[in-house]
Amino acid sequence: MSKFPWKTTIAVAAGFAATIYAYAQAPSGGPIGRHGPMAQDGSDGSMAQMHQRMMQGQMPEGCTGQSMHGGMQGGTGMHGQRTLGAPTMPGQDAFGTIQEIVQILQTDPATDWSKVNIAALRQHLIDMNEVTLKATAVERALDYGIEIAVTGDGRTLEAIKRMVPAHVTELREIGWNAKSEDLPNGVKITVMASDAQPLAKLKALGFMGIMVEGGHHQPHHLMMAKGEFPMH
Ligand SMILES: [Cu+2]
Repeated sequence: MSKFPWKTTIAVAAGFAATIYAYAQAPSGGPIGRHGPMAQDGSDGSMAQMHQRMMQGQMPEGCTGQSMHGGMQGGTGMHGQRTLGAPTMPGQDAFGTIQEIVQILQTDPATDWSKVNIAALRQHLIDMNEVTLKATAVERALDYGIEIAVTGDGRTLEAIKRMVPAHVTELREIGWNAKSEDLPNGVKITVMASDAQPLAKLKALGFMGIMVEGGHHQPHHLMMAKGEFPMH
C-alpha cells in the first residue's frame, strides 16, 4: 500500500464514524429530506465551523430543528413510526463520509481541484474499516496500565501498521502515557494509567475506546481529500 502520512492522520475511528454517521442521518425523521447529508444548502464549507457545530450538537445552517433528533420529534407518528419521504441514507458510512466531503469541496469556491485526492481518503476509510472491524485485539491488564496486541493479516495488517502507531503518537500529544511497538503481525500498544486516565477507565475503554480518543479524523479527512497531507 502507498505510504500515506498517517503519522499525522490518526485514528479515533469509531468516534469519527459515529459522529459523521449521526450527522449524515440527521434528517431521518424530518419531513422529506429538506437538506441532504451535509451542507447541500450551500452553507459553510469550513470543516472547523462544521466540527464546532457538531460538537455543540447544532445543525448545519438552513436546517430546521427536527433534524438532529428528528427520529423522536417532528416526523414521528403516534406509535413511533417515522414519516418517510425522500431517502437520506447514503448506503454505507464510508460512502456517506466521502459524499459529505465532496459536497463540502463543491460548496467551497477555494477548492483546488488540481490537488483534490478522493482516492486517498477512500484508502484511509478502508484502513479505518479494517482496524475497526477486522483487527484482532488482545488486551492484557498490567499493574498500572493496559497492553493491547493488535494483529491481523494482509490488508488488515497494513491498516494496523498505518493507523495504530500514528494514533499512539496523537495520544502522546494530548498527554497520554502511551507507546507502540511493532509485532510481526501487528502492533502492540501500551498505555499507562494516570490521574486523568485511571486504570479502570483504560480497561473499560479497551482497544477501540482508546482508538477513538482525540477526535482528529473529521478534520484530517477533509485535509486528505484536499491533498493537504504531504506524501512521504
Ligand atoms: Cu479517519
